[in-house]
Amino acid sequence: MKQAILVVLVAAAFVAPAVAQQKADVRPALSPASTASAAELTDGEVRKVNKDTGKMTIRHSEIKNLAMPPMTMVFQVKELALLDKAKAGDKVRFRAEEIGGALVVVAIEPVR
Ligand SMILES: [Cu+2]
Repeated sequence: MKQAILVVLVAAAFVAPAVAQQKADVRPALSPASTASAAELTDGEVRKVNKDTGKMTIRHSEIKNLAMPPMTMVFQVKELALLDKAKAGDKVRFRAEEIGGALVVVAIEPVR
């Protein structure tokens, strides 16, 4: 039962950005590179998960789709369930997008 819920959450996390990307593809791309990197995940390490504020702090490598250099920063999450997928100290691969001016984690998975 718990497994089934997890599968649904994982599916939701990956389907949503895919739909957003399809819409984005309708518009002319800024460059071939931005299109090619659209689905890429970024490597990082979780520093802190704050369930009270619904945010997580991640030390991340370069985020190509956001043109952001490596740093440690706070992200919002698209769904609170994402906060349960990784904990402080976990190495992760994640997808961050700019949504409404905020930087939001839309998918995250621990690296084992
Ligand atoms: Cu950053």
